[in-house]
Amino acid sequence: MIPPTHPRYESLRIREMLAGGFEAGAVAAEGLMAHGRGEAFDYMLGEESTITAQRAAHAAAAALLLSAKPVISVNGNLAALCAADTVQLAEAAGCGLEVNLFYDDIRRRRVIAGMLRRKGAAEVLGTEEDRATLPGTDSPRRLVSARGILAADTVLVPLEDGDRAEALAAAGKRVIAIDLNPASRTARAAHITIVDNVVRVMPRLAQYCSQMTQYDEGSLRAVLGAFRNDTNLAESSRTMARNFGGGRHA
Ligand code: PTJ
Repeated sequence: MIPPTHPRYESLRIREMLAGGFEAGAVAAEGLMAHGRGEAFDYMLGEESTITAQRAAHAAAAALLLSAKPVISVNGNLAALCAADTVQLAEAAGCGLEVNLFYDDIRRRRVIAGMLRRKGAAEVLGTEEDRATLPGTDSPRRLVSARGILAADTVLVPLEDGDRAEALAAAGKRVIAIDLNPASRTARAAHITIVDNVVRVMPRLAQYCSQMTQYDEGSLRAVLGAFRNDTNLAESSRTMARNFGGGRHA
């Protein structure tokens, strides 16, 4: 049990959620390592949602609301860290939910779908038999639902692999990534990359989408049109270099 007074309480609490997700059969062993990598980038970012990340989330919310068929791709880490916020975002933005795994395993897909359903998801794709193949990648993530990611015009991909992000973009889909590494192939392949931790991004995106349903189409297009992903990634990298170089967390 971690005492709430511990100076690293929040980070350790999140780590425990991941370990709990692993024990529940939702998180891959490799997902624990991926989380460690994310922790290191988050440390450099300052463990907060920067203005740059908030701007990217704003553009992402506009993109989701403008989409005819947006889908959230859910993996083990996302389910362990923010199943409830993911379901809330799906409701707020009218998104489909699809379980899609890098380390594909039908038992794990079912566990993750169950976690989402317990948080109120009416439908979770990715566990049934309508499996289709996304062209352009050999990644296990190429196995998608014909009614979900294959048919989607926008796909939100938290903790993605670069190969599939590129394949989704090549298939003409708008790709929104959440990735703490601004230099990853995923971050560069996506149209909008939110360089931030999923635990902070998912509730923020749900909140933005709820507020922005009031916007008319022109206002949403203006938000989206003002966003430049290359500028966003460069600003995020500079923030990390500045924080770490300045010994902010010494
Ligand atoms: O559940 P599965 O089988 O789909 O497996 C999921 C993992 C995460 C194991 C798989 O996607 C993987 O190997 O991911 P990567 O390539 O190790 O990590 C993807 C990116 O996510 C890296 O750039 C990490 O820095 C970043 N990342 C890790 N944790 C977080 C994160 N980004 C945002 N929030 C996090 N909490």
